[in-house]
Amino acid sequence: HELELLLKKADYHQEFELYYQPQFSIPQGELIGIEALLRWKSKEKGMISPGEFIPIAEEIGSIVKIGEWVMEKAIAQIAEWNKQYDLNLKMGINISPRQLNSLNFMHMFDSFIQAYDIKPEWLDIEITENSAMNNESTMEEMFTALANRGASISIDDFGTGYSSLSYIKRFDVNRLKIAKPLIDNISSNHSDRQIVKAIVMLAKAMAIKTIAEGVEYQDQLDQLINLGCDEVQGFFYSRPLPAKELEKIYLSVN
Ligand code: G
Ligand code: G
Ligand code: MN
Ligand code: NA
Repeated sequence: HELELLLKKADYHQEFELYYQPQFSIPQGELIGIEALLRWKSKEKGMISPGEFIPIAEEIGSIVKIGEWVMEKAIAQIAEWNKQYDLNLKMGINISPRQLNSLNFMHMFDSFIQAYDIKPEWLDIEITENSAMNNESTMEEMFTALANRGASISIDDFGTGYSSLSYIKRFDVNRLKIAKPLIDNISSNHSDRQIVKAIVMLAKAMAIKTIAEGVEYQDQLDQLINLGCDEVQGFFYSRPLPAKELEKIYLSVN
């Protein structure tokens, strides 16, 4: 496989970059967090989407090293921003199941937190619901370890997979990220709207936050405000941006 070979010899520091997508409370519209999203600008092939290379990286095991690079970069960035602008923004970091399974994960987590002198509360670890479901015992251990340190945990792509309610209770989950496919037709499709409504109500009953993903239009935002969803992320507010651009638009006063 060509991508596999390219990935194996990629120079992360040269070819990888993190983009950052802001997250906002609704209806206030206050910036509350930022999701780090990996971009690979391959020397040979140009931009390659994580949707394409992350699954390969998981298969060949490179995900552990890549995840380490992402974690350090994201932690360094939130340390810089929160300190420079006196903020308490959360940095969302996507984690693959294979990374969480690696024995080294919590050790790496702790050493970056120490090295960059950040509050663990500044970190939000995102795990997709299917990966959480498929590794229940490891997940329970890891979630507890993260929660003990004060980091928060979000279930990514919620509503597209098994959407099992049992693990929300069993694991110490802080937030559900309602998947884009459910948000896409929230205005026009009655059942999608009812599903989102049910998710929001369930989360409220359990004192869990909800964030809608992939919000692109005003009418979607209106529906979400109506249903009592807590937060949004999506092109309606902002695409994922290079660090300098996010800083210029959302953080610096000028
Ligand atoms: O940013 P984009 O929509 O292209 O991301 C596509 C997919 O890749 C999403 O499912 C996203 O969660 C995943 N992804 C993006 N960055 C990372 C990362 O740093 N680590 C992991 N494991 N997945 C990521
Ligand atoms: O699976 P995960 O939620 O981590 O993936 C996030 C991905 O969704 C990112 O690659 C990001 O670029 C993409 N994304 C974020 N907001 C929007 C949006 O409003 N519309 C579309 N089409 N994609 C979005
Ligand atoms: Mn995500
Ligand atoms: Na998602």
